[in-house]
Amino acid sequence: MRLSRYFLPILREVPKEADIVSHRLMLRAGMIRQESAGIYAWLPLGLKVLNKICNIIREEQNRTGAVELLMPTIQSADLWRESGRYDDYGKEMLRIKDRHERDMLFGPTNEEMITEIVRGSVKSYKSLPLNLYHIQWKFRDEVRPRFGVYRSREFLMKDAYSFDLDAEGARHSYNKMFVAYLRTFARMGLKAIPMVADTGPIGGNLSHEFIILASTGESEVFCHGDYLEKAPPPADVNFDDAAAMQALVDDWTTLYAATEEKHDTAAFAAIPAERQMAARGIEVGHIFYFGTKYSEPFNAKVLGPDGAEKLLHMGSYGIGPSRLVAAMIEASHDEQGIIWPDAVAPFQVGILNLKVGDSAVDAACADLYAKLTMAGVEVLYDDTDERAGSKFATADLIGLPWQILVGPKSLADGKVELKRRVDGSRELVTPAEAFERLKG
Ligand code: P5A
Repeated sequence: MRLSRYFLPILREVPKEADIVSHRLMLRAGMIRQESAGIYAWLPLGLKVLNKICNIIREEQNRTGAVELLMPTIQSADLWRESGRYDDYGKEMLRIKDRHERDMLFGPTNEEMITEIVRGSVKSYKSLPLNLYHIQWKFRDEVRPRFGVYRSREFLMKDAYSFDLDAEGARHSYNKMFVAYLRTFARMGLKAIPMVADTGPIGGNLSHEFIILASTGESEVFCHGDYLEKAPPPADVNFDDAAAMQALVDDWTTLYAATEEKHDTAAFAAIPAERQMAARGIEVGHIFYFGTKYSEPFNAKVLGPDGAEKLLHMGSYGIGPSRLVAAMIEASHDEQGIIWPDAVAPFQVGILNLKVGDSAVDAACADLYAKLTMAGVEVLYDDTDERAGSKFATADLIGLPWQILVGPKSLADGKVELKRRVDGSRELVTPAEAFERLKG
């Protein structure tokens, strides 16, 4: 992509309305724009990162055998009357009337709808286990939307719903999502700690929140310091092996870790003092097992192997991709701007033309741009007529992991500068060497 043809509305001023660094940087880097309180437009650079996060989530969900579908954002109130949550949900639910005066709502979550879908078409235990997920916008009319997309009213959620014949099967489904979440967050370069959590309006009695430690986190959390050193499960873990899944979950839940609502001061005090961590955390995922809470009012049953009808056992599993964009910036930035891990960077490489109009510099940039693009590398080529200083600032602000600085002086010696965003280190190399290093 040539920057001169892209849409990247960079802000040079620090926006006054933004209280935390991720919100400031997302506005300054032209990733999002507020349209109303807690409602944001995703501009091209922000959307690229959001899509990469969704793809990692999707790959890890698919690996477990979960199947993607897409449910609508607008739901009928009748569905929610069936579960009894229409009144319970209160003011957080955005209620709408259509032209026929029918009560509709903008979905805050989809337990009701998915139960209704499965009830209509799954009749036998032979179709189980089943895990269906979608990645769809949600709306919650939060009392205090704040910190940009970190706590917004409209936000993206990956929500998965599992269906099993009995509690044992449902536990296996829960464990599979637990393990998939560990892998998902690790692939984004995040250390997410599973913590015993409250179930709130979703319900049930088994629940874990996946929390990233960050000083700007909204909740207070308590855990054993060893969590920060644990390695995530490997890619070839066998999700169908129930015992292996349980062993992994046991391994990740024996050390103490709890959110404020579930905090047990005695258990925390039993951790060696130097390993006790009381910190602030950002919730990036939340998983629930709630048995027959929804299948009962919806009368969602299947025939078991013995020919008897049985209520489905269910769980639901959420990740907030839009919140994750903010969380990743909270975890990885410096004075100059965002530092994207390679896995979610909007572009892998920036080419900075430091003297537009100089024919040798223009030709070297165009050549590198063409070759890298052909090799499948995502490149943002800064071919604008901005000053060099402003180009450096932009590339650092938007966090491109690699930058190739092409100026007349070095080029006269046959060299360009290769800069690594994470540590600012620079190296003089030939354009051919730069290509070799970055092509893969
Ligand atoms: C689980 C999936 C649920 O709604 N039902 C379907 C269950 N869980 S949850 O914890 O309420 O939300 C799941 C994740 O969504 C993100 N999230 C938000 N992100 C941005 N702004 C918000 N206002 C917001 N609310 C929830 C979080 O990442 C949460 O873990």
